[in-house]
Amino acid sequence: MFNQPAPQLGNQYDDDDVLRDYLACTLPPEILRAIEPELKEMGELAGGPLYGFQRADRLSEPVHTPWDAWGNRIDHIELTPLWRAAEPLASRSGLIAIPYERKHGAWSRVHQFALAYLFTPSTDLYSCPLAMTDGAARTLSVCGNHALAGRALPHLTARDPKQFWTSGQWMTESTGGSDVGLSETVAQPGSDGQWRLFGHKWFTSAATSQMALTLARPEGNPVGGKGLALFYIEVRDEKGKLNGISVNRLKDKLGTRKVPTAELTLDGAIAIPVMGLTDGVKNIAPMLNVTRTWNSVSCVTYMRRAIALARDYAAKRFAFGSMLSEKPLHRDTLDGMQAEFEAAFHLTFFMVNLLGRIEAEEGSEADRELLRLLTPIVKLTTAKQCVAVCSEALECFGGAGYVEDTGLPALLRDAQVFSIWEGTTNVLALDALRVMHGASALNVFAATVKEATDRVTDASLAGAAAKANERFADAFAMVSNNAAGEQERNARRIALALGRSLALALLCSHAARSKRRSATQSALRFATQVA
Ligand code: MFK
Repeated sequence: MFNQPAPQLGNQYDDDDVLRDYLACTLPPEILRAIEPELKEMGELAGGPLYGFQRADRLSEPVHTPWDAWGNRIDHIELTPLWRAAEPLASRSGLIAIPYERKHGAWSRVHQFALAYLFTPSTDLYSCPLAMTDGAARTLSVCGNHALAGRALPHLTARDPKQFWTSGQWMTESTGGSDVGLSETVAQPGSDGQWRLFGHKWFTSAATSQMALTLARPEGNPVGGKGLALFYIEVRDEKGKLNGISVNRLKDKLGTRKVPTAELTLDGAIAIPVMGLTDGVKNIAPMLNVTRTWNSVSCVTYMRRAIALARDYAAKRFAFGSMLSEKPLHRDTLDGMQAEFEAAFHLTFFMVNLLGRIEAEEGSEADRELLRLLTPIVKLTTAKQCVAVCSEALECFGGAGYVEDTGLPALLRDAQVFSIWEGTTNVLALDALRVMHGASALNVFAATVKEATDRVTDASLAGAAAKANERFADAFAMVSNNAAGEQERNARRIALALGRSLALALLCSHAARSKRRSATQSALRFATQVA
């Protein structure tokens, strides 16, 4: 009987022309030489033992045990074997430490996210707790509260797995995930000088973290986001007892099944204000921006994984007289997916590079404005691309892509979360619109598109670069349309046009300096997909 060979992966660094080409064109050679061994090692794990572990562990899910045998409330959450292995690997590899150690200065974020990009698709969304941990570390390092930073940062950025902590980001309440200002959790000051939180958190990802940043309204504060305050919570005391927190249940989700997303009750949880007793939404924003960056990198690498599997399969699958990889229509389909992936890659790593420069204090005020606008735009653009590419990848396998024990359906289920958590497409599009109105960010964005397309001197790319400028001009015209209600109605169109036009400009600019001929093919192809 005929059995189709399963798709396989090689070393995920060595096999990734797009990543290697970007790093070679971007990093100073001595930095690339210094970090390449780590990347190779992670690439080997991700395509080999870790990928095997992921497939073997496919069916395991976290288990919540509310009570012990003697009636004590314990709320133990047992993580899956893959996640238990992912945590020490992440800390030892410095996936959080790297941008805080800043050994490679302004390049430290590129270093971190290149490594995270290799780690992520073989660890079933362990990038979720890492994203929140990085977000908490960033927030604490800029909040000015030296006592809290001094207590938590050494754990969040530890390379020693025994010292390493992850952080939760407890924001969402049942009043709504997007309109955080509606939060009902109350903070009460006690006569002992400690604050205690009372309320319900409806969607708390990775409830096994040692600490969390959360929002609550100090009693008497006004309604809305300004009346909330940002609080730091340690989840358990030194004896392991929960800090006035109970886990009501784990969520039964479409995907991200290994992420222990919980509903929590806070009943007197002792918490410390991070920076004052108001402006909670504004003060948690550094965390949101970092987790949105992780989201974008995760989208890019999910696309890369989906395409790597589909390409390997195409080289092994014989039908209608030849291999799928030799069929013009199938190749064309893969080329379209590849173009989306490469555009998303350059867009995302442009943002990552900018973040690194700003954190190393090498960025200008204009860079800060650009990053503020780019973060929601890149997050929403790459999330939509990721769902589309993962869906197409399943189709590349025919029926096998729809069968659970191939491991392929999980790609699509997990991809669907990227456009939902950390701000939906519409909420982020409105956030971007607000930023465009309040500052000169759109002018900086315009200059970035122009600078990227001006670098394209190769005649073969001229049409594609012109398309990037045209698409940007369309978005600019929509922003300038002041008819009542029109801007809000167009916000998603504007944000996607901005995201895709800059992605095309950056892809063209990269293709113009790269020695990889396929970069030009992808730029030309992506230009046809930028409607
Ligand atoms: C693989 C990686 C994945 C990561 C996994 C993480 C899993 C975590 C699970 C979750 O927690 S998911 C839930 C995440 N929730 C959200 O992302 C909330 C989505 N909603 C928004 O982002 C809304 O736009 C927002 C809540 C911020 C709107 O609230 P408000 O009360 O209308 O706030 P407003 O007026 O927009 O902003 C208040 C202040 O914060 C303003 O400053 P000013 O007071 O000075 O004017 C804003 O400029 C500022 N601000 C808001 N968003 C900001 C920001 N500043 C910087 N960056 C931002 N992103």
